[in-house]
Amino acid sequence: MPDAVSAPPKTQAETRTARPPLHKVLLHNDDFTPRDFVVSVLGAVFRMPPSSAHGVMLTAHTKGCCVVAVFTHEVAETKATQATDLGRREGYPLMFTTEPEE
Ligand code: NFA
Repeated sequence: MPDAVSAPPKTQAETRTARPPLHKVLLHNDDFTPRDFVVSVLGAVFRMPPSSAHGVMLTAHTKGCCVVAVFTHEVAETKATQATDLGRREGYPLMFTTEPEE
């Protein structure tokens, strides 16, 4: 029986530390969405307090793009879509995207 040789028992570390891959949600700057609206979206979708939301908004405004938070893949996709849709509903080009974390 080759099983004992080809499939050694997993270590405790292997069986206990598997974690779902995480994805970043990114906020992208644009020239049209009002700053206060961005802050309100960050509060509504990401439960971010106003002072933190203002800081994240300013970082994206200054640098062009900013990590908002990190989630499991499905949660990141859902939040990015919800936040982008809130802007679109008001006619703003506000954009949130996701990318896998290294
Ligand atoms: N740049 C936008 C403005 O000056 C504000 C903004 C910040 C938009 C971050 C999108 C993301 N009104």
